[in-house]
Amino acid sequence: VAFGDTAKLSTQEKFDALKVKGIFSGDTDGLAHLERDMTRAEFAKVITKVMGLKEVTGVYSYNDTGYNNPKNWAAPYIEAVSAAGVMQGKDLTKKLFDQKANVTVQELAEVLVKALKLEIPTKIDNTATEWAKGSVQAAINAGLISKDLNFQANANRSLLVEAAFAAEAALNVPPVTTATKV
Ligand code: 6LA
Repeated sequence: VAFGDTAKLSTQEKFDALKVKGIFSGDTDGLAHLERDMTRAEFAKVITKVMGLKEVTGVYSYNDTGYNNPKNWAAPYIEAVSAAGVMQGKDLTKKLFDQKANVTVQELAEVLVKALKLEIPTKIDNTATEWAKGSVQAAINAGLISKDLNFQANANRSLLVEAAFAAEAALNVPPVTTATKV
C-alpha cells in the first residue's frame, strides 16, 4: 500500500501497511483487533518503531516491580522512548512507568505532541486531565483525535493505528535495520 494518499485507506489497510513496516505486529494471533486496547509497553514499542529509535538495552530507568529484568521484553522500547523524550512515565519522583496499564487517549495525545513537535495552542477547551489539556488540544487541532472522545478512556487499537499511521507519514523515518547493504 502506498503511503501517499492516506484518506483512501481504511484503518485495517493502514494496520496492514504498518505491519509490513514492522511497526505493528498484530495482537497475539497477528491480527489487528482494532477494537481492543493496547498496553503502554506495546505502545512504547510502536512509538520506537514509528520514530526509528534504537532500542536501549541494559538500562532500567524505572522502579516498577519487575521492570529491572533482562526478561522484560518492553524495557528496551520504554528506555528508547524515554531517552528520546517522548514518554516519561506517570511519576517522576518515584520513577514509575506502569507498563502493563492500557494507554489512554490523553496519553496518546501527549506522545503525539512530543513526537511530532506539535505546538500547544493558547486557546484550550477540552475535558482532558490537567496535565494533558494542552496536548489533547494540539492533537485535536492537528486532526489527530476527535474532540468528542473520552480522553481519560483507553485508546483502542483503531485510534492507535490511525495515529501511528499519521505520525509515520509525518516523520517519514527510514526503518532501523541491522542488515548491511553491499
Ligand atoms: C510525569 C508526568 O507528569 N506524567 C504525565 C504524562 O506526561 C505522562 O504521559 C505518558 C504518555 C508518558 O509519558 O508515559 O503517559 C503517562 C502520563 O502520566 C502523566 O502523569 C500522570
